[in-house]
Amino acid sequence: MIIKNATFVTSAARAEQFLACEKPMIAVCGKSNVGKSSLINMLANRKNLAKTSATPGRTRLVNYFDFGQFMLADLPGYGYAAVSKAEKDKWAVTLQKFFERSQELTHVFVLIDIRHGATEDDVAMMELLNYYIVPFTVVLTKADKLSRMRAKEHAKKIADSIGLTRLNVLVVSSQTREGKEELLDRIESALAVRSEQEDIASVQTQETREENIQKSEGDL
Ligand SMILES: Nc1nc2c(ncn2[C@@H]2O[C@H](COP(=O)(O)OP(=O)(O)OP(=O)(O)O)[C@@H](O)[C@H]2O)c(=O)[nH]1
Ligand SMILES: [Mg+2]
Repeated sequence: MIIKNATFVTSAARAEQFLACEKPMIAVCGKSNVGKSSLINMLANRKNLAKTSATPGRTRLVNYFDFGQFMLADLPGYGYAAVSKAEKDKWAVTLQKFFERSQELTHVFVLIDIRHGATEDDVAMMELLNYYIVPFTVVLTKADKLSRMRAKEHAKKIADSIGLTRLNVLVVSSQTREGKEELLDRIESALAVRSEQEDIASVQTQETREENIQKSEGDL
């Protein structure tokens, strides 16, 4: 999959502002400062499409980007200690509403720093995704900060700790672009599954329609 001309669409601060669109949606979530915006820039082949910052907790909005075949949502980072309890609660509710409402949500990337492993917040996030039956892949970020061998060891340990197979855990670095192709492949297969499901749903709708027509003809 080749990404050309990804553009920023809009930001949402509240659930009422969430983008309603026809295109399948891919979301990126994770702890503050884990590298969500950097990963989006890597996918878009752009330096500053999504604002990155060394100061954690910068993205307090859901930011939407149009990637052509799909929309990409950069979700607010969680787990930043310096944020007030009220603000944290607000984010938690925003995230929950996002997963509740997004029918077009096709796949979520849960980003975890490869050096630090999954936090309680990450586990809660994956539980939420399981609850709403949203398919997700764990993406271990900042792989360039470890040697290749270390990165491999950490990836196995983290996958084990959250009960996932290594297949559901990708290792990436936005700095070296390691893992970019695997991410794009994952998006491509998520979109293919999505369009297959839509085909089935539309056949089912058509069948129901035909059944209803037959029934109503029988009633006449
Ligand atoms: N070495 C290295 N640094 C990275 C990588 N990805 C991100 N960073 C750095 O980590 C910091 C945070 O990156 P962001 O992409 O802004 O992280 P974020 O998850 O969007 O952060 P919030 O929006 O604040 O939640 C920045 O200083 C980035 O340069 C990576 O793959 N390797
Ligand atoms: Mg960000």
